[in-house]
Formats: sequence, structure tokens, C-alpha cells
Amino acid sequence: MKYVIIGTAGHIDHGKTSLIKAMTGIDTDRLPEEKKRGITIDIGFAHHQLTPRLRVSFIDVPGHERLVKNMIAGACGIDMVLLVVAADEGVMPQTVEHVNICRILGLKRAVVALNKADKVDEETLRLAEEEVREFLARTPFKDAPVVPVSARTGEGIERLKEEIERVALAVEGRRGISPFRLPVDRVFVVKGFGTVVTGTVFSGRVRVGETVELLPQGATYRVRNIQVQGEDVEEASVGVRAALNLQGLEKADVDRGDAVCSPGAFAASDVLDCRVFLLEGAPPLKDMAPVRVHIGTKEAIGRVKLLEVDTLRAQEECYCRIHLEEPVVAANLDPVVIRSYSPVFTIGGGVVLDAHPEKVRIKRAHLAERLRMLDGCDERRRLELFLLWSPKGVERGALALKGIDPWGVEGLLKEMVGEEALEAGGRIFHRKRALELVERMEKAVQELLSRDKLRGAVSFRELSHVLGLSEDVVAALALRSKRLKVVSGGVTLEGERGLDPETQRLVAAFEAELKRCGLQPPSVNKIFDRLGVPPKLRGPILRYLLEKKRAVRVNTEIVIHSSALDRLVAGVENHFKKERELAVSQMKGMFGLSRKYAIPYLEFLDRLGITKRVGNVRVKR
Ligand SMILES: Nc1nc2c(ncn2[C@@H]2O[C@H](COP(=O)(O)OP(=O)(O)O)[C@@H](O)[C@H]2O)c(=O)[nH]1
Ligand SMILES: [Mg+2]
Repeated sequence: MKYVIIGTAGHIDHGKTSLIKAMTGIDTDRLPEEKKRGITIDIGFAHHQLTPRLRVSFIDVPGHERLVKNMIAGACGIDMVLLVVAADEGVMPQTVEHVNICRILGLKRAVVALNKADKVDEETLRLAEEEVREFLARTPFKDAPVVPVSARTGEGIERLKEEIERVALAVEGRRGISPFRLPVDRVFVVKGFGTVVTGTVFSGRVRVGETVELLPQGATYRVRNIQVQGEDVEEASVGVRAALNLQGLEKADVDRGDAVCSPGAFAASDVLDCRVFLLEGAPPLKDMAPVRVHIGTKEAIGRVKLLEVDTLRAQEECYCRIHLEEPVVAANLDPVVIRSYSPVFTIGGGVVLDAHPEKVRIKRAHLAERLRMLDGCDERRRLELFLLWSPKGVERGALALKGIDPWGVEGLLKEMVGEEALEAGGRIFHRKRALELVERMEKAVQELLSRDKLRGAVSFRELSHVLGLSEDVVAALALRSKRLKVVSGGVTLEGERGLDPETQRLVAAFEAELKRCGLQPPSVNKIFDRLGVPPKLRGPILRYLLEKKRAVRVNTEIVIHSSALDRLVAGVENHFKKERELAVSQMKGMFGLSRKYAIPYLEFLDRLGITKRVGNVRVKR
């Protein structure tokens, strides 16, 4: 069983609503205002088993020129279009505008109903058909069947259904794997049930009980109930019309144009990089002129920054950056309809090439060049380009915003890692960019170490500041360097670094003195005084020996040489070979220590996990 969503299109009063009623028995004009005035104001819906092999959801749109924005909201998710032209009037302004919009939206399949056949004689009907075919010849719908019908007498309705079935069966199914997105086209409250939003599922699927994110608000809700074609279902997937009841959602908090999405997979954006073209007969579009931008079910005011020309003319195409007055939920390759600000009519459209461009200053020509590279490239190349343009790499999650299918990205990365891409600390880098960062890191380490000859290492934290990346990422990148050696908490240069002879002499003298003092050393400053070490070298010398583990800090006052610590540990271990306990007095006796040293050493040994304090004595750990 095939299922398609069919949108109506055509001038006001040509019989769109009447034809749906004639085929399905459903009156899509549901608003009291619509009933009273006999015109469609907002989009209406009819779900129906049209033929034994075909289920359809008709989306009926208004034909009035002032309601074209509602028409676009209705048409944005459809599979094919039912174009209605009244035989007595022929092609009229909104016939043309609707067809243009369908074309901009990327629709390829249509059936034309040449309606009100009952009102005209055969000759007029033939002329009307000719006119329609001539008009369609310049559109993607030139092969669409044109069926003379009458919604009033029912003549031709069966053939219309057959033609719809024939065209519908050829509609390609949409891809099901990718995150969920449903641009909201209607919001209403069901008494005792709560707020319901409806729309066409643009991508992915949603299940009852799942959490979804409402954008651009950014609030999350649990899906309490899903209806597809008026029936409760567990799941709605790409290409169907769905009504979602979201727990706790207030009607005032959601509007047409918002989108219900998989959490984290989309984000609102007020800048869209696009390729835009102007329709035949459209007035010239000046750089930064205000326009109305339709994307999904949303209409927003924006300005078009033209990247290649100063004025765009009819039937010309150009890369551009659209700055919007409010954020919209868009994804790459989404179609965009552009209407003039005032008077309002459709002037052109385009396609989103980057829904989340980085807001860095970039030259017009340079940006146009980037968009040209993105335009029409496959997913792998697209991913590669985004990585190339991200000097600090990107988070895996951010790739979805760049239009890379998160379910497909793993496979792509697997192909690319080892070639163009690499992963470090949870970020993905282009190999080129990663190597640049490693190089910058090597330079920074060399520079910092040469500034302070006694310094053994540069911490990850310091490098994280230098590179503007997290410590984890820095640590992972450091492993890729041949010149850097990772030590605890940081990196140092591979190989021994030579100290200048004078510093070397002072280090050696200090170390010898520390060693000589054994387990009862004076404060380090006393030793430095004794040796006449200049104050600015004292900290670095001490840090150098501590880093090299040739000196050990016991507490804030006591620093001993590593050989003294070895002696201390050996003595204590030997003691425990004969005895179960070690008292402070025994400690003093064993090494000839005063109490001032014995207690800190015992506490230090406790911290090292060699001894354990039990009451007033130590036992072996
Ligand atoms: N004679 C005749 N009138 C029709 C036919 N289809 C629709 N109408 C009338 O045309 C008017 C507009 O129809 P409607 O379906 O509301 O047009 P829409 O604006 O395209 O939805 C109504 O008064 C209909 O009764 C038809 O096939 N023959
Ligand atoms: Mg109507």
C-alpha cells in the first residue's frame, strides 16, 4: 500500500476544495470563517483511501494571493501536487505563483485537474488545456497529466483518481534514517487532553514516550500520544502527517513555524548560507534588501547578503548569506522560498547550503568560494570540507548541524579516519588541522621551556589556554607529536635538554647539599642562602629537581633528597620484618631524628601507603 501527501495548488475559486470533497467526501474548509465566506483561509486536511492501492493525505491550501504564506506552510512537506485550473478562467496569477513555489520546493510530480469542465463548451475546454500545457512546458511539470473534470457533476473524477494513483506510485520513498524533525503547521487544544501540534514528518521518526525538543524555544517535552491519519499509533516516521500531543506544552508556547525535533540534533539559526535564484519576471534584488523568507512552515523577515553581485536579476543565480530577524529551524538542503517585502509576492528561492555558518568575518568572495565547494558535493566531501574549515576541530554532535546525518556519520568517519580525519579527545579534526595544532603545541612547549631552562614540563592546562582547546583534547593531540613526550599532567620535549653550565653548577651544588643533609635538612632557603643562589633561580631549581624526582617534598617545610627517602623506606621496611609496630620513639632512634622530623616522616609514609596509623603507633600497610 502506497501512501503519499498531496498538496493542492491553484488560483482562488478554481475548485481545489470542491475537488477534494468530490474525491474523498471530506470538506477541508473547517473554520467557521471559511464556511461563511466559502473560501479556504488556512490549510485543511483530508486523509483518505483514494484507490485500493493508494492512501493519501490531501493538504488543501488557500488560493488567495494574500494567503500564499499559508499555502507555502502547507506545501513544504508534500510529495506531489494537485494543480487545479478552472477551464473557464485558465492560468491565473496564483496558478503561476503556486507552481513557482512548488518548483522552488523541489517538487517534481504533479497532476493537473482542468476543473469546471461543465461550465465551458468543448472548444473552450480544448483551448484551456492547450494553455495549461503551454504554461507547464516551462516548468518541471511539463509531463504532468491534464485531466478535464467537474467537481460539480463528478465527470472525470474517476480518471483523476487513476492519474493521481499512477503518478503517486512513482513517488520515491523518503529516507528514514536521520534525526526526527516535524515543522509545526497547526496547533490546537483538545479538551482534557492538552496541546496538539501537527505537521509533516520531514525526517526520522518519533515514538510515544520519547522526549522531543521544541525549537527555537529549546524546551523538551515527552510525547504522550501520536496520531497518524486520525488514528492512535505508537510511531510516526518520515513522510507522514502526524499529530503529536506533547505533555505539559501550552498552546501559547508554540506556533506554526516552530519545529519538533530529536533533542540536540537541530538548532535554530538566524544566518543561512544559501544558493538563491530569481524567477522569470522578478524585480531586481539589491544587496541586503529586506525580503520574506519561508523555510519549512516558518516565515521570517530577512536580508539577503549577495556574495557575488551587487544586484541579482531575474533568472540569475548567486550564493548568498541570509540574515534573519528571528531564528529558524533549518537543515542543509532545505528549500527556501523568497518573497518580496512589499508588495508581497514570490520572487525566487533557493537551497540551504549551510544552516549554521560560523559567524566569523570572512570575505564575500571567499565565502562564495566555500559555498560553491559545498554545493552539490556528496556527504563525505561535505564532512571533509567542514573539518577543513574548522581549525579547532568539531564535536561529534555538532556534525548533525552541519547537515551530516548523525546515523551516517559513523560510517563516514570510519572511512575517513586514518585518511582525511582523525579523532582526538572526543573531537574530530581534519588531519591537516590536527597536524597544525600539534605543530603549534610543539612550538609553544619549546618556547615556554626555553624561557625557563629549569622547567621540566608544560602542563596540559597551560597548553589548553594557548590552543583554546580542552585539556583532554590537548593531551590526545600531544600523543600524535614525535617531538613531544607526555609526562604526568603535561608534556616535555623528547630527549635531554641541556642546561647552561652556570645553572647546571647551581643545580648540582644544591642537590649535593640536600643529599649531604640526609634526613635532617634545614629549610631549602637556608641551603640556597648558604650556596648564594640568586632568588629568581631558587623556585625553578627546586621545581626542576622535584619534577625529576631527585628531590621529594615531605611537607611545606621539609624537602629531602630522593636517596634519603630511599633510606627511610628501606629502614622502615626492615623494621617491620622483625616487629609488628613502629612507635615514634623507635623511629627517632632508628634514624637519629628529633621529633620535629620523625612525625612528618611517619605522616608522609602513611600518605605513601607504606604505614598505617593505629592509635599511637604505625603498622605495616
Ligand atoms: N460549475 C462548477 N462550479 C464549481 C466546480 N468546482 C467548484 N465550483 C464552485 O467554485 C467555487 C469555488 O470552489 P472552491 O472549491 O471553494 O475553490 P477553491 O478556492 O479553489 O478551493 C464554489 O462556489 C464551487 O461550488 C465545478 O466543477 N463546476
Ligand atoms: Mg479552497
